[in-house]
Amino acid sequence: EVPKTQWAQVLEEVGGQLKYKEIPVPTPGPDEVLINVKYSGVCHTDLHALKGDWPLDVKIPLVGGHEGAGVVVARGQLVHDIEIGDHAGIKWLNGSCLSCSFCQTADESLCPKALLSGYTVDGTFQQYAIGKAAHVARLSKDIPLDGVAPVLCAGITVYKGLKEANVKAGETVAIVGAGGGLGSLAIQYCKAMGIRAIGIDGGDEKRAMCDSLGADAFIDFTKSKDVVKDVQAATEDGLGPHAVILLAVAEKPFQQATEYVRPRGTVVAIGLPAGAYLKAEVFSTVVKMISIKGSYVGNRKDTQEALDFYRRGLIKAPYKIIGLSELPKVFDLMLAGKIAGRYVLDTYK
Ligand code: 8ID
Ligand code: ZN
Repeated sequence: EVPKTQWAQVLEEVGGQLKYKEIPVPTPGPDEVLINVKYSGVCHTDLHALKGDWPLDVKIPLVGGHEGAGVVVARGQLVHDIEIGDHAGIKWLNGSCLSCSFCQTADESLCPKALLSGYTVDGTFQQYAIGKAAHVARLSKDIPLDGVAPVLCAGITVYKGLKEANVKAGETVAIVGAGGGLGSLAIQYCKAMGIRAIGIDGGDEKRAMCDSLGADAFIDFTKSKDVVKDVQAATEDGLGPHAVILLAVAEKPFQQATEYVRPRGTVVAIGLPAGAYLKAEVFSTVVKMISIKGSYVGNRKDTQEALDFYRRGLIKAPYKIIGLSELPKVFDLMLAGKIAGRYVLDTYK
């Protein structure tokens, strides 16, 4: 029995305070499902939305959140391939038109009509959330709903980023922001794929976490006198990593990456610091034949692959569970850069 009202964290004004309150449970449209969200991860993107960091408007009032794992409790009349009681996940890409040239070629995150969970449509910081049936992630019932939540954005995104980096087993990737939510999962995907991982982040807690996740080296950017030299020195031949995955929420490391990446290497921008620019010296970009590119979440196939790594037990990233009612505390810690790994919200606390 689906209730008429539910608890949610609601943003009523960009840059304002969150309100924890009771709101109506939404009704799914013909091509949508209603998911009883049990757990939702908190991504730094949710903080960008709250602060109005990006040149893309958020819906107001907004229920944020886009790493929601739960149980399907209702479906529209056009939905036939997902049953009531199935486990499912809501990810950043809530829906897309399915017919533009990007959707046709499985680049649905580039769809000009894409719906974004917790940004242009309400997301998972509530007990009941809507997703387009074509896009909700299918979760097998042996997957724990709390542990899988961060995979629904952080996991998919770094998994796709590694594909875009064109790295092979035995090669080396530098992960910038390795101690954060995306970073902790990036280390795990690297390990699972046989890729050597150099973690870059700040502070002893994040160093300890990266070490325990199996990073081959760790560079503390708050203590290093020369990050570029230290990253290169951490590679086997001193010539730098084959790829750099940029997850930090700061501009400076986006400039440094092209300096230490290996000749022929690839720099993949994923983090989205407000107002930042990518700047690289033309001469060395040319003579080192460096590729610089962006990577944005993943398609539905990437989603199922990233989830399957988790189901097989290859991805174990640390997370802490806290009640949905305490979401503002998570944002305070995130703003201060004090979260090692991810926070996951229990929507019933
Ligand atoms: O599809 C996408 N491209 C996508 C998907 C999901 C998230 C992009 N993102 C973006 C988020 O919007 C955010 O901008 O990726 C970024 C990272 O998200 P997150 O992992 O959820 O954030 P976090 O947990 O706060 O981790 C960020 C880490 O960066 C470190 C911090 O210490 C933190 O651990 N960091 C910073 I700030 N400056 C650094 C520096 N100079 C740094 N690490 C190394 N060097
Ligand atoms: Zn996210």
